[in-house]
Amino acid sequence: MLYPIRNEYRQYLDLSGFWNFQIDPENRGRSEMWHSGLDHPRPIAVPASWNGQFDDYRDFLGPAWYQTNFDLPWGWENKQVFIRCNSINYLADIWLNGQKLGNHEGGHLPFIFDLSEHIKSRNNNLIIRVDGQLASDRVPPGNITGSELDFFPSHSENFPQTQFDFFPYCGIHRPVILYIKPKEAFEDITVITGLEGDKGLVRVAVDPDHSQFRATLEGPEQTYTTRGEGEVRFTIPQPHLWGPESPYLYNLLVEMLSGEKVIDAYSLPVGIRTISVQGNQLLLNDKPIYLKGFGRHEDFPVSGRGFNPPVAIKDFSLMKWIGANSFRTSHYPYAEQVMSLADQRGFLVIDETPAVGLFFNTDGLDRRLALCKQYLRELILRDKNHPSVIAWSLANEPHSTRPEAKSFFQELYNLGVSLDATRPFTLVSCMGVAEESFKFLDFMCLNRYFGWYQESGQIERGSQFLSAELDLLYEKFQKPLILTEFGADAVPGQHALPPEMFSEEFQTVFIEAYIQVLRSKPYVIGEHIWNFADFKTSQGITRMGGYNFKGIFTRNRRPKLAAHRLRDIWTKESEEI
Ligand code: BDP
Repeated sequence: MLYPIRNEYRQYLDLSGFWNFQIDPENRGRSEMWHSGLDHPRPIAVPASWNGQFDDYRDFLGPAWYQTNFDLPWGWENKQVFIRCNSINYLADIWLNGQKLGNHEGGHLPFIFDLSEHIKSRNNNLIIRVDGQLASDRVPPGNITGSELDFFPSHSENFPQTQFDFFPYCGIHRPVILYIKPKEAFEDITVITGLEGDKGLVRVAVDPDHSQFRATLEGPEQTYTTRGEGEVRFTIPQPHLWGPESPYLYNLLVEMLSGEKVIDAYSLPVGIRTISVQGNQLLLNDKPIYLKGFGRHEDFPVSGRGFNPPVAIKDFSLMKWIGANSFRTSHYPYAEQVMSLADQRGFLVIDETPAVGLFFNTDGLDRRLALCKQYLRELILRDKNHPSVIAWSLANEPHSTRPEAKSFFQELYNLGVSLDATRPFTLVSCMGVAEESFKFLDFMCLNRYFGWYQESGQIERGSQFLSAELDLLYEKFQKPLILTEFGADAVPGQHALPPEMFSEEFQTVFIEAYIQVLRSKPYVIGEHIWNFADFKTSQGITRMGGYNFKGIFTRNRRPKLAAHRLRDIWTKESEEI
């Protein structure tokens, strides 16, 4: 899926700004034809969650209606015009000039509609109905009652009642973009890179696959050009490989040809790299690599889960400062701009679908599987050309207590491999040896909190539990493992000697102890701390002020004590902790 760009053949208009907004708590909007106009709207910023912008709507999850007007830009007459919504959480229904364009389910992946039939040159009326309510038949699920609550009773009393540990922010979370492209145009481009001895290989395939095209790959010393139909290949002697130390990006220009005439063009950055799991190791460019980094969230005061460019830049600077080389897009796909920053700054990303809190009661299971398949397809289509993406994560902490879980993930895995055979697949588990899907997944990801939720306050005992469990897991599955979550809440400014739970000292010592265990296991290929920064959650007795305080940085991105210790560990690269 190609992101809209501007060049001689393509153009876009970003509709970010102030829109009109009206909540619809009684769900009257459809019958009262709000898709033609809103009668008492208030202004709202797009993109951003509505919950952070309005105190009176903090806990309101929908439905709500957005409206904006636009004129057709100069030169767009008689063109096919598309709308691309990059992220609307969770259900979106869209109308233009009173006519329904379509709808989309799923909060974090882009979707496109053709507007051409209904567009006018002046005063187009765009309306989007957004519903972010929590329901057991949505993914991620919420408002679950009955036996499934036994699994995580701590969430059952939370308000809003999520089945996951982050605030269920709603709204238009990423830019809404109008764009045009030529009548005959590239629908998609797939770039796959490889290595053969000391040569770099770059394969470029286009859709439609009968297109005649020219591809130009521009490097630091040389530019390579070739032409073909559907697919071309480059062999690059002594390539500048992409990696955390030197995230070199070539520029690829792909031009569609009609005879000798160029009729469409698209350019994108290309990082030449390979990624694979071999034995106990993760290999980047055929060399073992150890992941150091975080599980994160898209979360900031006021903007909520909305795309916030300065915060994205700041977060990458802090991750570089602390010596991280990797992160996971827990627990949903992040903004495409964030993925591009990861390419530019050399971060290795485990790219996760929004399947958090899955459960496997047969009731509704087919629908959950269909949604997970849709999300996986949309995610791979969106992110396949990012060198930073080194693995796909099918889910976070599925409640895999029933045998149905294994076949569920086997189906997802098979679909994933059919869409992208170049990257490993994993899922992030809290089930330990009971996670039967580890049998077919490429590597294991585990979340553990011994010394916090269990064995509370006892770090040494907690790390002994961790050590024993890791060995059991390896013994059973014989696959390498990343500890994708470990950590402790530290309330900023809370101190204790000797260390005590919720103090900055406890968090620091906890993390040191876990890292020591991890570094003693040859099959451990990475450590991701939970979390990069403090983040907003539902209210509940384990979440003081409605926050998870496991951040190494505060929600305002100030370092806690552990940040300085981690920087020592991660930048000194010594085996000694
Ligand atoms: C794990 C979840 C994560 C939570 C974390 C915690 O994957 O979303 O925030 O625990 O409890 O179970 O802090």
